[in-house]
Amino acid sequence: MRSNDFMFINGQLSGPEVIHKSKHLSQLKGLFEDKHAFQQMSGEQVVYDIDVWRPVPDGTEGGLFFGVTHIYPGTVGDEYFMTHGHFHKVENRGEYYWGIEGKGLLLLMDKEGNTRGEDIKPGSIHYIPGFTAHRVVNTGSEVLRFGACWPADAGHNYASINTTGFSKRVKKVDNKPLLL
Ligand code: S6P
Ligand code: ZN
Repeated sequence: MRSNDFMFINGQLSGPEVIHKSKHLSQLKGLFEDKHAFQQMSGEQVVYDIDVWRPVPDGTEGGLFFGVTHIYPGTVGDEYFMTHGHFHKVENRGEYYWGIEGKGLLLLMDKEGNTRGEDIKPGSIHYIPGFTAHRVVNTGSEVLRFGACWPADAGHNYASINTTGFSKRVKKVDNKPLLL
């Protein structure tokens, strides 16, 4: 039997074709509400790291991608660190997320702009339907790691999040997360 070089141990994905990307605070400009607090922080700060395995070329119909995202703890003002968030370019494409380590909130926003949250924690599984924007927020004091599996032809539409954002934000109020 052919051996497989891809491993997923202790929340870490490894293998010959795994791509690693870091998202710095400067790449999330405009997404956090408190512009003054944002300006006071270093744009070099890493908010999250992503490891992705793409066994087939980007855009392959019927293919699947596998990734792990590691969001570090922190806030901009009173708003927790979060991923950029996106709709899929091929809008009807769904996705699975699952919690590995740490705690947070998955924000899901439909095309009408209704946003709801699901708690992410170790072992939680989240089905993200098509036509639904998704963003993950780290509400804990440790790194939040979650897995993702999505169609290789889904693509990402970040532009609409840049212009309209999500209709709700997750803030630290009295040391607790609140979806506002
Ligand atoms: C891809 C999947 C994840 C995200 C990652 C970062 O469809 O949802 O791998 O790309 O969590 O989030 P974002 O919003 O910066 O792409
Ligand atoms: Zn996605």
